[in-house]
Amino acid sequence: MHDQHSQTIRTTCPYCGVGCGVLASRDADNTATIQGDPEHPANYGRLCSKGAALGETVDLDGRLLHPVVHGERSDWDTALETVADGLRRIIAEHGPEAVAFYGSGQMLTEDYYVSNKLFKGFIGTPHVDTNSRLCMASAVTGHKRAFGSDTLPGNYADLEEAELLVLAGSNLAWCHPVLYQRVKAAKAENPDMRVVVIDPRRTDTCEIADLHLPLAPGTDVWLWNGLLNHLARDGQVDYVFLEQHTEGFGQAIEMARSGGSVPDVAAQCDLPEGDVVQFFRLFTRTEKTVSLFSQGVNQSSAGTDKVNAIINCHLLTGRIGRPGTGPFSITGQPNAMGGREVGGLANQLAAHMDFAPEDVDRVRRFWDAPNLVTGPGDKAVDLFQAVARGEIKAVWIMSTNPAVSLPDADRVRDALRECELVVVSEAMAHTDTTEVADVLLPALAWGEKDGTVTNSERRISRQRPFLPAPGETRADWQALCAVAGRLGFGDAFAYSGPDQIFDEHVRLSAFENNGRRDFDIGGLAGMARAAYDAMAPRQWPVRADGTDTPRLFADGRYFTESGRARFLPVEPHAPVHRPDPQFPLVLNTGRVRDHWHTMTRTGKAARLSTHAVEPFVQVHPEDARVFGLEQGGLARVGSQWGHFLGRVVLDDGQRRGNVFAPMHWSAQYAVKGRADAVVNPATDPLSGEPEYKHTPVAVAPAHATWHGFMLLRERPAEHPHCAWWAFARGGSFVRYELAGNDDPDALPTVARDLLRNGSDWVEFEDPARGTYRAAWIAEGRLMGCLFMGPLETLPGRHWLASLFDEATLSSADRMALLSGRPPAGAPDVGRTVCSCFGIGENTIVDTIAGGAIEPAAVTAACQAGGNCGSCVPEIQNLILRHAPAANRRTA
Ligand SMILES: Nc1nc2c(c(=O)[nH]1)N[C@H]1C(S)=C(S)[C@@H](COP(=O)(O)OP(=O)(O)OC[C@H]3O[C@@H](n4cnc5c(=O)[nH]c(N)nc54)[C@H](O)[C@@H]3O)O[C@H]1N2
Ligand SMILES: Nc1nc2c(c(=O)[nH]1)N[C@H]1C(S)=C(S)[C@@H](COP(=O)(O)OP(=O)(O)OC[C@H]3O[C@@H](n4cnc5c(=O)[nH]c(N)nc54)[C@H](O)[C@@H]3O)O[C@H]1N2
Ligand code: SF4
Ligand SMILES: [Mo]
Repeated sequence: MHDQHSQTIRTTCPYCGVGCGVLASRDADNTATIQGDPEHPANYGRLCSKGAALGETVDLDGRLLHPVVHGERSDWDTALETVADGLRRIIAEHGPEAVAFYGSGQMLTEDYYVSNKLFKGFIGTPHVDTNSRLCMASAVTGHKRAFGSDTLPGNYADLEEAELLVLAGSNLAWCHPVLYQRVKAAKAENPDMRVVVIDPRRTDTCEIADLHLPLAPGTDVWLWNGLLNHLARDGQVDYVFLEQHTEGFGQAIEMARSGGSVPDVAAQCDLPEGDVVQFFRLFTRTEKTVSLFSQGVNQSSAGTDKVNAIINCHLLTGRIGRPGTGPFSITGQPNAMGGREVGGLANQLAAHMDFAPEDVDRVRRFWDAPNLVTGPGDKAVDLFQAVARGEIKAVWIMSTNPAVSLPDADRVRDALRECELVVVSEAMAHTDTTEVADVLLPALAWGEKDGTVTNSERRISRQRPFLPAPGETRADWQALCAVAGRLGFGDAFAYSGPDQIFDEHVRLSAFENNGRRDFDIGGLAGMARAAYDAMAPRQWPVRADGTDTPRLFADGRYFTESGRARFLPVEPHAPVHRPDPQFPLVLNTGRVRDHWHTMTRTGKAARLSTHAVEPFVQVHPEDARVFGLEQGGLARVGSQWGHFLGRVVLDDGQRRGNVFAPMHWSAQYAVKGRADAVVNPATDPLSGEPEYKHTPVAVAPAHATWHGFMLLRERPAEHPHCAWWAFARGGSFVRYELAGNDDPDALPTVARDLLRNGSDWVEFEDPARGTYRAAWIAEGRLMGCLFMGPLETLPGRHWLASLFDEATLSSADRMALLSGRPPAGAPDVGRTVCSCFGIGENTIVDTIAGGAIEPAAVTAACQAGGNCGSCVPEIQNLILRHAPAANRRTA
């Protein structure tokens, strides 16, 4: 092992769809040094908290390093034969439609291409869907309806150039942080720029909002139809564009008019009339307008209609295909866009072709695939319901964790348990989905795998390996090709590397294209391995002339039959399931700043595990009063489909009647923390995307006789056995938040059971208060501590946590230990706000008290907010709460 350690590799972040360039190198201890790539056009050197912490997630702890068959360690030969044999048998007995593949926008394009080709082309099943269904399907369907193709017209620079940026159902500050930073910087440069946020809750993204419209959930179509109506009436119509480049305006405006005028719209959306007027006026008068939308739009039973309602307004004003304008669908996953390119959805074929007979014929000839399917298969939610009904008997799941992330997740988990053959290709050994699998295939993870991804602005970037393949892990495409070979399709899957797969993908995109399909990267054909390895980011289409395309539709030509963009008449409707007396509140779900999806990777990083440490439910203080919920208490959130337990967080940024919960916690990280156990399985009838943002629920205090927490230097072999726990990693310790239903008198017994090491502990018990506290010190070092009792008796965790960093406990700290509070004079930094520098809330509040009344001044004084900037909105909030009134600047 020579200087491989120090070699810096250009690669791409594996998290969100911004697609930031990363400079990575391997350190001697197998950790990684990570920096933003100053030359990558997505981020120009910036990284957010998740990207910056990538180095902490590449260790081998918890990795799946060898194949597993029926719970036993196995080898590749046996595992592959088990898969091939199972598929052969099920296909022979029940036909290919009894087999399904469920993939992910986190697969590389090459892996994705091979899976689609194998299942749709050779095995011959149409049931090939992916988690993009949960994420981008409504945008795809909306794009196709309007443009005749799944095309994102613009690019990131448009967001900076816009003078009005509408963020619809997007929490950009947390979910696309680097793009948010770019927008924020652009706004600081251009005082005329305005930002409107359309979101039922007040998020950190509202930090840059000139106007926040906290509309009633699910009412977006009313709002955008109202805007269309207003634009038409106000004469803000680009008549030339309308006449020459669009069709269908008449019906669309007729529908929009039936929604009534501003007061009707305001009433439907439950917004102040003045705010609606202000939004309409801003939109009317601002030529350079971009409307960026994300899951508040897509994840709805009206998702596709919401998308088209937005696009309609851009078509009427001709604000598309020009700098600083356009509807902008931001993608979630690193390769959500690449997945669509290869046809990773059950209702597409490949290379942006559908199931039109000529497309089927073309792909069949190109692949020489006799079994090619001729029509669409089941979409994700239906697919797992077909598994539950026993119609689908074998499913291969790759790079996604459906037992956690699909709606009605308990049913999904049960269905997988009952399914004859569940194959899971995974990087991690223990996920909720691997627990119910028959065969586990160990996959290369980020830093090891090799291929391409496409970001939100159609930019294809390389993910390059800088770490060796650990254990028996293999690339996902290799596992797929190996099974293809065993099924007798070896010739069509004889790739020597990802470069060959990419080249075939490139050639298919250009095959008999002649400008008819938007996705054409023919200009990249014929790259040898070295050129593929060196490939700089490219923005598609890259047609035969070899040039990138930063913008589409500049010529006013669309991919519809007529060449015109289509207006769609969209009829507003309420969400499928509506609150009733039994389930009176609406559950909205989404993301937190520092965690990624089901936490298999971000959960490894201490830095990312401090901002949100346990499942929670955000509730408006007034609703909390009505439903008897207390800040910091545990709540049971229940729906017709299931329930989860989470900590109550009061937040007046919530709408009355709405609660919010994160989607991240799995059974690996908490007992009953899966929000998707509660989420309803209703979907958009056109896109099949689930209505994740709207489930009627009841929220009630969860019964607990005691609360507690435990900090341990070493992770125990098993999680504790008590009614409720949530697990998080700290720097040199692990943390459990706990609650139980046991008799408080029995706490010492419960505690000893939790500790499984009763004798070494110093204990303190106060039966009168129902508290129990213990600590374990070995060779002067704190090894663990446990605090149990009523909620109000529990001390903060931060000072105790800091003691794990001490080589030996001072006698003052040792004396103070069981009080849980620092000895007089010692600082308690408080809850972590800035995860990049590990700066706590108390430190920031002290800085504010010392006169720092601007975020920049706080950063100057204590570093907080000085790296990725994601915590600046929170710092701003702390300033509002804590700055001496006389100094405070009004926001
Ligand atoms: N930190 C972090 N970043 C991520 C991810 C992550 O797991 N963690 N995941 C990535 C992925 S795959 C995705 S898809 C993106 C998602 O990125 P976003 O879509 O920005 O994130 P969400 O939190 O899912 O939802 C966005 C907002 O929609 C709002 N909303 C709910 N209902 C409605 C409604 O009816 N109308 C409107 N207008 N808004 C509504 C919610 O309150 C929420 O604030 O994030 C990506 N980035
Ligand atoms: N309630 C609610 N639920 C939601 C959403 C919501 O807003 N609310 N959002 C939905 C959306 S938009 C999305 S995108 C989904 C995301 O949901 P999932 O895709 O289920 O979540 P991840 O945790 O990203 O799952 C990726 C899995 O792949 C594994 N993995 C990582 N790298 C590799 C690799 O190279 N190869 C293989 N084979 N495996 C790998 C990881 O360990 C992890 O288990 O969740 C959806 N679910
Ligand atoms: S913004 Fe997205 S792509 Fe960029 S570093 Fe953060 S998570 Fe990675
Ligand atoms: Mo997503």
